[in-house]
Amino acid sequence: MDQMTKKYVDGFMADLMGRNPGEKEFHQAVREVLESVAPYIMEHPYLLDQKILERIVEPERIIIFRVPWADDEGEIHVNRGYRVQCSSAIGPYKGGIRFHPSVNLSIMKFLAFEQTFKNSLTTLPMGAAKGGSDFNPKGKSDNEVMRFCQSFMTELHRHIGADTDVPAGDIGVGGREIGYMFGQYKRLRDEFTGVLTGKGLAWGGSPLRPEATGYGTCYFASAMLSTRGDSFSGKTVAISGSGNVAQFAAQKALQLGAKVVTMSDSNGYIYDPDGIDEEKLEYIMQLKNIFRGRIREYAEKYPSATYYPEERPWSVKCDIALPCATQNELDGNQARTLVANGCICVAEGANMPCTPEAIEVFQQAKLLYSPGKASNAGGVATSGLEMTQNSMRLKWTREEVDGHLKRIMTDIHEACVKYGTEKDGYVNYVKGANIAGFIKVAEAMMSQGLV
Ligand code: NDP
Ligand code: 2IT
Repeated sequence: MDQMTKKYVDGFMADLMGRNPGEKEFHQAVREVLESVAPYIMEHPYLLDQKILERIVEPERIIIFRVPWADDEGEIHVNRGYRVQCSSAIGPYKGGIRFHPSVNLSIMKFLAFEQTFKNSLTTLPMGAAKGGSDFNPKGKSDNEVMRFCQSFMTELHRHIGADTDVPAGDIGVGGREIGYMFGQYKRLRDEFTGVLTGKGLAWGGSPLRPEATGYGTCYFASAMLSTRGDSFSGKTVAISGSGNVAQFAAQKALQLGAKVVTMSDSNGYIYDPDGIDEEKLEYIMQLKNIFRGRIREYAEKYPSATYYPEERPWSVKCDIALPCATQNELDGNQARTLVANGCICVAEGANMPCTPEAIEVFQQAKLLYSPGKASNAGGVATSGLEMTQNSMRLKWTREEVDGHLKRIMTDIHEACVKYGTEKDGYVNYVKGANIAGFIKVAEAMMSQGLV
């Protein structure tokens, strides 16, 4: 980076941090994009004059609201709800809803910001938003979750719509929560529309939406491996998380001939040197999705496995690592351990799971490393396909959707290679994804004037 570009980056960040104090995840996400796109912006001064990036980092709208609800004993609780509508440059706002006690404005803003570039990469016409609440669904009854979702939607409904803003799932929000929120939206608006994605198959959902993020992550990792004449076949894979993304990343890795040896939750991880096969994965899916249990129970059922409480799986020897749990779950030291253990590929299933230091370690070691906005884009892309099917009032087959998903992941990979290949031939997927995602949004903003 030359002196002038560096000065621009430093000035931009100082201003951003002054205007948005304390929002560390948001600062982190913006800095990563800024460092990639600043040289491109300097080469295209009209982007500088039009303050395109200054506009993108200021969400178009932020809605913060009270979510009151009563538990099964009648005790009243008050949570905080959010919807950060970041960009409508290329389509209606689109992005997930997260229910987790850690949810705050910084996390919502970082996720909505990342979504802008991710959705642009999908090749589909989707703007970007993120929402959620600091509500903790763990240990709540179905009825409590339903009452919470209804209260949340009672406020959110006036800000969303099939052509305005289309939420979906994320951490703590899966098929059950989407169902409760959809039911309440329909009741309040008297409208059966594609206002949410991730719906049930019988009421407007797309085949393969539940699988799409995890499958897409593996399709993207396959494309990265193929640049080195390699594949998943015979590889050992470490996965973090045991939720939606992790489960289907594991399933696809198995189908592609790999051995999956770890999965985790927020309390610890299990290591199964014999491999988590289809049958054991089915047990995990039931444990997590139906019984809402803990990953520790896997080691009680399968003696080949060991449970490591309060630890993350990155010290296990593996060829491929797929972080699929949450932001900043893989730091610089853990990255150095992965590299020392011979890991060749890290594809993010989660949003921003690797710290900036970890990314630097991977890139210096010339590992195949992809940021979530590229490798986990299959989820929102399939949400886009769900919107298409809803508009047509048609349902595609699983095979049709899978074909689209594979093509989209390959196209995203190509865009990253186009904009991210360095002089020595190394593909910097961070740079590639950020520039490719940025250009489309910037051009759309230029065409639409100062709005
Ligand atoms: P789920 O709620 O289904 O699963 C989340 C998993 O991550 C659980 O195993 C959970 O453990 C673990 N986890 C959550 N928070 C933490 C934490 N603070 N520390 C350690 N582990 C944690 O969510 P998803 O699988 O849907 O989401 C996982 C990641 O993928 C997120 O970063 C999300 O933003 C991203 N993503 C999701 C998409 C989707 O379509 N669902 C699309 C693109 C990205 P526990 O059970 O203990 O909470
Ligand atoms: O982070 C993400 O891309 C998601 N949680 C999915 C969003 C969506 O609209 O499907």
